[in-house]
Amino acid sequence: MELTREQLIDAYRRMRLIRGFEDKLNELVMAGRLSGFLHLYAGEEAVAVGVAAHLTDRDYFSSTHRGHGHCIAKGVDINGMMAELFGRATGTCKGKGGSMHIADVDKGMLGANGIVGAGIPIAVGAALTAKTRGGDSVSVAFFGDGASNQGAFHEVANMAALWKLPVVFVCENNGYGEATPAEFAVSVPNVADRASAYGMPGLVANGMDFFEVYAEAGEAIERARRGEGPSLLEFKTYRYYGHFVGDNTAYRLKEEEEAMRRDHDPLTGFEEQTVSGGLLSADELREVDAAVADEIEQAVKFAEESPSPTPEDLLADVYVRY
Ligand SMILES: Cc1ncc(C[n+]2csc(CCOP(=O)(O)OP(=O)(O)O)c2C)c(N)n1
Ligand SMILES: [Mg+2]
Repeated sequence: MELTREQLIDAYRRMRLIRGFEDKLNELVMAGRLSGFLHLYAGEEAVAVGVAAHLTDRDYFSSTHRGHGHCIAKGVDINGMMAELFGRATGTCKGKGGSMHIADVDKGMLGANGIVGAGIPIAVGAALTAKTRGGDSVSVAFFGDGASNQGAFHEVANMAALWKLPVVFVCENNGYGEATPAEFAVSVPNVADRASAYGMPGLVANGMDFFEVYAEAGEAIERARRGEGPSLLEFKTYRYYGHFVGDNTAYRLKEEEEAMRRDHDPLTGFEEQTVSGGLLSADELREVDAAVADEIEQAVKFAEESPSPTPEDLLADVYVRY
């Protein structure tokens, strides 16, 4: 699966957009310009983007409390996302969802989710719908190492394997569930080891490397599209910020954080591989950086200048009539 120049630029742009968006949110909260409880995806960009590079709007993502990166990778508009975080009427969910409930069904983004593990059955439900209707849509469930211990995951892993549903389980193992190291809470060395219990392929790969994610996700997605059932992919990754904005990360060493940023950064790695391989030039990547920085500034301006929802909006979109 060779990537074209356009696809490479697009992948880099999405990763840079996620990084810039998350860094900006951290800055806005720290400056007191934005409130709310935010879990940032910076550091994990290669996972969402490497998976999304195989999908179209007809395919589905279900997400987690750390969902901004999944939304951006899936093509959700960042003006709407930023306005959503500011609670404005122009937000993706009209300002009523916020960080942990961003959903955009037109983009196949079934929603972030504040309940750990609860997004996984939603992706499996979408896969069941896709199989029942026919067609070749595939669904991807993102979840963390912590979520892999939730009952919901195990129930639907069994169901998806039994019914050969077109779903890919993507565990983003960032080493921690809040302050708890994965080694302390997960009974096996790798979450992917659990795949054999359900009769599906399980695979561990480096989630800091876009090309590795792209290759492994491609195989699992193709398998799902062919009707051969689910796979469990575990990508080892790292979140650069704390569990939430404001977490002082007293449970991990500063040296660990610095080493991950210095030696394993997904954007730097992508640049090294594409530039040394003669696929892209550093100048083109700097152009992308500049355009993305502008886009993010525009999104903040758009959000800050947007109106808040009115009291009348409160009861709109609460019930759906069929
Ligand atoms: C059912 C449930 N239990 C506990 C919590 C509190 N909580 C929020 S995030 C989190 C840790 C999740 O860890 P992981 O799945 O590894 O995701 P990460 O934060 O590392 O991306 C916990 C325990 C919750 N939101 N929902
Ligand atoms: Mg985790």
